[in-house]
Amino acid sequence: LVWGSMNSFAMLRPPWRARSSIAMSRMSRFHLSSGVRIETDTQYDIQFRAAYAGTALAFRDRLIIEWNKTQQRQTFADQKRVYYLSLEFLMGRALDNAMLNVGLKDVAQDGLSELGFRVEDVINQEHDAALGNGGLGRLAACFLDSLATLNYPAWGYGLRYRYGIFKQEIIDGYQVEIPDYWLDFNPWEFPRHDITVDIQFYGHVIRYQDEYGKTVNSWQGGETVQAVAYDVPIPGYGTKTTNNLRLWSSKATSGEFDFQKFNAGDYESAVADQQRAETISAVLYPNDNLERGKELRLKQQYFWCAASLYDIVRRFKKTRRAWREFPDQVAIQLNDTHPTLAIVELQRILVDLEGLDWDEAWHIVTHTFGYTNHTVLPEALEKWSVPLMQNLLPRHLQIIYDINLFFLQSVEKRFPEDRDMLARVSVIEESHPKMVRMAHLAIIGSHKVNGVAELHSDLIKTTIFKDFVAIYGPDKFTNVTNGITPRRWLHQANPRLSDLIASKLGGFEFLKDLTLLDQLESFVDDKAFRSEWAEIKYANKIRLAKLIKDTTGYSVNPRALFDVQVKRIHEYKRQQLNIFGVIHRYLKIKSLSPEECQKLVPRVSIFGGKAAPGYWMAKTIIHLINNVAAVINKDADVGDLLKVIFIEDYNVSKAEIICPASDISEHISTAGTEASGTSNMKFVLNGGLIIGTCDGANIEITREIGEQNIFLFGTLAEDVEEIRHRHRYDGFRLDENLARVFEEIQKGTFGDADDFSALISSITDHGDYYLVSDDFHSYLTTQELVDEAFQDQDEWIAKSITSVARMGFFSTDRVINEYADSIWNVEPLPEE
Ligand code: Z57
Repeated sequence: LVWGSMNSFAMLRPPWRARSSIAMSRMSRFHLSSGVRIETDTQYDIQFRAAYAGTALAFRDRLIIEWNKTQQRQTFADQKRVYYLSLEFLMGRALDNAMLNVGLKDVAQDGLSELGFRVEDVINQEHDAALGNGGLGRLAACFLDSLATLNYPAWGYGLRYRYGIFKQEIIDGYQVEIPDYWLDFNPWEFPRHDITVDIQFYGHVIRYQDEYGKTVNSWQGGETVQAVAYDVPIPGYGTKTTNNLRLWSSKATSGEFDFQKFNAGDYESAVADQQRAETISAVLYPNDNLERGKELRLKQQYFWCAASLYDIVRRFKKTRRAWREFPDQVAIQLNDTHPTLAIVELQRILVDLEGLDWDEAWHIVTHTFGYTNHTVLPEALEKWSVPLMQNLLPRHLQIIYDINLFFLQSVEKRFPEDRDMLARVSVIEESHPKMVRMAHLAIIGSHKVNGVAELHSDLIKTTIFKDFVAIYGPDKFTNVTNGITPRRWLHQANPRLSDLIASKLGGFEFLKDLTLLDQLESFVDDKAFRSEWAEIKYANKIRLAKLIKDTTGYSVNPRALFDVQVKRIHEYKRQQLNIFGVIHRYLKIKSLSPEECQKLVPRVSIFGGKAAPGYWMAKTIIHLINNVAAVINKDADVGDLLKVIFIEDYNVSKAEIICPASDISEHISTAGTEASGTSNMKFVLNGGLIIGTCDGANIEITREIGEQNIFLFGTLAEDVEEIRHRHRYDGFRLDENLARVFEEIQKGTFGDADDFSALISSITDHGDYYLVSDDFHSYLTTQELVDEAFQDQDEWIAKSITSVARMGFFSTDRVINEYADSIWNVEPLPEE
């Protein structure tokens, strides 16, 4: 690293010595208590920001070189590329990742410490790139890491939101959303003002015969918005491959239209047009597992699909190959149905603009796309109203109708007796207004459809996509169980554990082949190893306890059992089950004598996660957690036996501190609702145990690590429907322990009972759709088993080590190789 080239370091006057963060916080406390102005601290801030900028720019310089070489190599090799289309890339911070992937963190550390900085403090300056909601967006980010690490020629395509997922503050127990304006200083993106695409909206279609008698459809009029490319380098770990993530930003076209207005003196309206254009990429929709059918969201989807396809097609055209070779050069993976318009757009490009026959074009399209489904929740399945689409994308709607017509004709031929089948599988739902079912379109336009865990892939085949299995046969539907990148989620988040593992396995090879972790099993009985393992977990808990202290003011005992549930707040994920369980525990503690309390295992219940701003029930759950925390944490009878913590603004960089610090984490969705879950993998890979339901990837985690190493409870997916039916028609019996918890809430122990009446009645009066009451008893019993097991620390550590040793399957490296072999048919392109 050429430190001398870093302009930003010129701001640091040698022999400047920056204060450590501990000194800093002592300083600010001093200033606050003495009332002295904190101007001097602002000086330190500037120093830290400069250190961050300098370090980031130094690493960026290295990345640029390999990035250019990689792109040249991929162009020259002229082999098939993968394009991963995702509306979300939840990247988190880039600097630490870049340092570790490039392998020069030590050098940076030394350089920084010479200047008086701790590398962690510098890393912590960076704003998270939070262009995602939760699991789906983080999966896309882990995929990019593995694609580069495995040397696949691959691009990510997404939107460059000006505002990422909102920042969450908790004020008086309520969630408050703060805009996440993150682009002030982002050294990781490169504006490509030379790469722009004009995107059309609205207008109308003109149909005519050309001079050869061929029908031509021409989409005319409407308005155009310009897409500008911003490129982000994606370094692989221990490889020179540096792939590209291309994010599109919207701006007004500099067309005559605007100038006319300017010239006509209509300044305000010209500015309004400009703002409307920029609005397209302004904000990430903050819903996870929910679609609300807003026009701006559809505009985002088309804007991004059209720009990406234009780019992909342009790159293909440079090869001067015949169109039929397109699927040999291009694989496009649809991350959920959000990019389904790309199917329609490619068909439009081929038929309307390139003049291919419909069938030839459709053959190309269907051999290019793969579709990944991430949910079976009905409220998350995308549907767009036909009138909305007619207005915004008139030609696309016609193409959708044609795709549907040909599809239904073929279905009718094969299932002549089954009229209902046609209505069920149609892309158009015959409702008022009519709706376009995006999942149906995605299935019809793709050659492979996959779910993200075995149970989930089975469920989609037997429920929501059952008819399509009958139509296409079972081979079109497949499973690729999710994973996580061990680089960020072990090596970066838990460097001490990574080092310890490396010391036993003879190096860091396991970070590239996670199945090597299995060698750890031979050390399970090694006393010294066990105690080092336990010591690292303890240190990680202290690190989390500090975060908790700094952000909530609560002190927690790091010797207590840390029980963590961090994920988006959603009724199906059942944070309510957890907090009701906490209340039950509290009531029990209150009923015991001090002697009896001695025998209890002290526990810290840690929650974190954002509620979608319009999701009232989720916000109520957050409110309840915070109110329960306020009561329990100040109850002198309870002391260290139970603490409840809500960590505000859960995000990727907080997850990196939280995941290594759990003893147990909760993955307790109603069976059949969580497609996979990926944080379950992050916790186990860091030596935490799990309490969970037989849902999503929990099932495969159990298969890998052994059922003696996991705490499973609750209803099975196959029984859920029948139980719901019973609730509706045979009446509903509330669990008695849960009834006791509700009484306590209704007494006002945790604040105004009215605030929580809807939450309670959703269970007692509205069918308990998520089976909270049905599972409450087995949840409590299983939590008792957790307490019991935690008392035998030796055995607990053995479970922890064994589990980590058996987690090799859950690397996204395995996942990406499966996609490459069974869906994309692409080969790695390592440098010579
Ligand atoms: C999202 O985060 C997921 C699915 C969706 O349909 C949407 Br929209 C957002 C999640 C699933 O809920 C998780 O179970 C899964 O692990 C993750 O996607 C990645 O597949």
